[in-house]
Amino acid sequence: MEEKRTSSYHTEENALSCIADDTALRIYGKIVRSREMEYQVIKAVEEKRVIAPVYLTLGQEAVAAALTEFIHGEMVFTQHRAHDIYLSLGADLGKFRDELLGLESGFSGGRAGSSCLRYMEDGIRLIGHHGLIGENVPQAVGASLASGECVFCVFGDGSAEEDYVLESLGYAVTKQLPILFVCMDNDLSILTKVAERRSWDLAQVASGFGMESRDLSDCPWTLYEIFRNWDRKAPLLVNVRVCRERWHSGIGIDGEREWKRNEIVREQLIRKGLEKEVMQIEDDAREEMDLLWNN
Ligand SMILES: Cc1ncc(C[n+]2csc(CCOP(=O)(O)OP(=O)(O)O)c2C)c(N)n1
Ligand SMILES: [Mg+2]
Repeated sequence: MEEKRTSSYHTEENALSCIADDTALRIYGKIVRSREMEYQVIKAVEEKRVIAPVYLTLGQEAVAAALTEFIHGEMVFTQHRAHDIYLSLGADLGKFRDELLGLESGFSGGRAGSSCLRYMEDGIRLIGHHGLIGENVPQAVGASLASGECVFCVFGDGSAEEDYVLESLGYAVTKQLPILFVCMDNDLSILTKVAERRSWDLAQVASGFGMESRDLSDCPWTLYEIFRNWDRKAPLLVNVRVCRERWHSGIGIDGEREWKRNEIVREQLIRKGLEKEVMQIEDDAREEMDLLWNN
């Protein structure tokens, strides 16, 4: 199917109708595989096979699934919660598993773990953070400035409050750097909600700096179109509302998430007549992750 370009949508289903079925299914596949991998990580933590802290992306994975459709070898700067990006970029999952297990064969020799992802092979340039939240934002700006390249940068709503993040956003506008900033706004900095922490809105602040910005839900179809329409000539900031499903660190649950994006996406695809494909993707992902973690 020819993909139609449009600038606005009245509904999420309308956005989905403009995306080729194979693209939509590939995005769903990344969502499902990310989730199945996280379930295996949870199991490994329960069994005490993984003992270092884990920062799960469970619940937030639709954004990475859409975003990575547009990353083909560009530098990607992420922070501690980025399992979904690692997987969705196609980085080696055996090295990810081994890293979490603390083995030499992990992507950083088993010494970095869940929060400091790094993968610089197979045409992928994923640079995780080292511990300071938001440090990846000035790094992304510096990398784009020095290289002249288009760069992707994903950070959280808590990091957005760091002074060096805000000044870096401003500088990216001043230098008109081609950086796509994605703020994964799960409304939480550890346990504190945005409304208790600040009175300002990140998309509006970016816009005040002169940066094009959007504030959206985590519908992957709408995000796909926004990312696809970015002309890579100037920075763009997209604040995306997501639901973190588990604790800040670790595998605990505090309660029901406000919405279940993976289930919404699943129903939308089934209503489009793709039930058979959806079921196949789910079976394959379960089998793949079970094989990866339990052999
Ligand atoms: C500079 C700095 N301040 C505080 C911390 C402690 N800290 C670790 S994670 C975190 C919350 C981060 O929230 P957010 O950026 O929204 O990411 P999320 O965990 O919600 O994905 C904080 C405050 C830190 N690591 N670095
Ligand atoms: Mg947060």
